Amino acid sequence: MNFDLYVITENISELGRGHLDVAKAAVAAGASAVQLRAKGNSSREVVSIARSIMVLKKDYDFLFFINDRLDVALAVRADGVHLGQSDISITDARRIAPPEMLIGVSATNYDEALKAEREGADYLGVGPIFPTPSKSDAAPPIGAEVLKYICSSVKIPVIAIGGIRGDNMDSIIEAGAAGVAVISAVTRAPNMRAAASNLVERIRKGR
Ligand code: TZP
Ligand code: MG
Repeated sequence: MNFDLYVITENISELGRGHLDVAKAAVAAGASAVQLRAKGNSSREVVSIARSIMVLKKDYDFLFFINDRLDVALAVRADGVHLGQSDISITDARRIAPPEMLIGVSATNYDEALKAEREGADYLGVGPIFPTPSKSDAAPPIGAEVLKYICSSVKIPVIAIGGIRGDNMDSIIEAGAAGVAVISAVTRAPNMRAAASNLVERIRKGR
């Protein structure tokens, strides 16, 4: 699994930007992964948006993950599902999912990270590293030092998340993160594709 920029979608109606627009900009910029994170939609809507993002695979090489919803990931044959601490457990997800389905897990601290690795997660989303404008119930930010400690303690890829932008990215790469996950740094940028390109370039240079 090769991660650099991992873009998580959101729908921003006031900017006229939907999940598919974010995904398109991300993959056109060379992001290695996209996660559909559609919290307020019906199941059918989420499946339909997910299918529209899957079509981008004809033209772009990226890993596609569905947030929370293993059922949607299975229905559209996404590459994986991303599970939070109160979603279905990794063990139960493995009972249902085909062996090749990737399972990513959110960890907000060291203990959660180690536990998720032990239970068989394929990668970790660790954070928030910095204060985030995009998740109202986020855990307290852990900072780059704790991130570094977690990166050195697990073998699976660690994707850092939370308040990451071009100007605070270096400490994340230095900490040993395999990738960087962002929402607002792309979705709220004046030009989403340019913003994503910039982040991809910075990550690659920082390595
Ligand atoms: N999980 C931890 S922080 C976060 C999620 C989904 C939000 C990240 O968004 P942003 O805008 O990149 O801080
Ligand atoms: Mg979740």
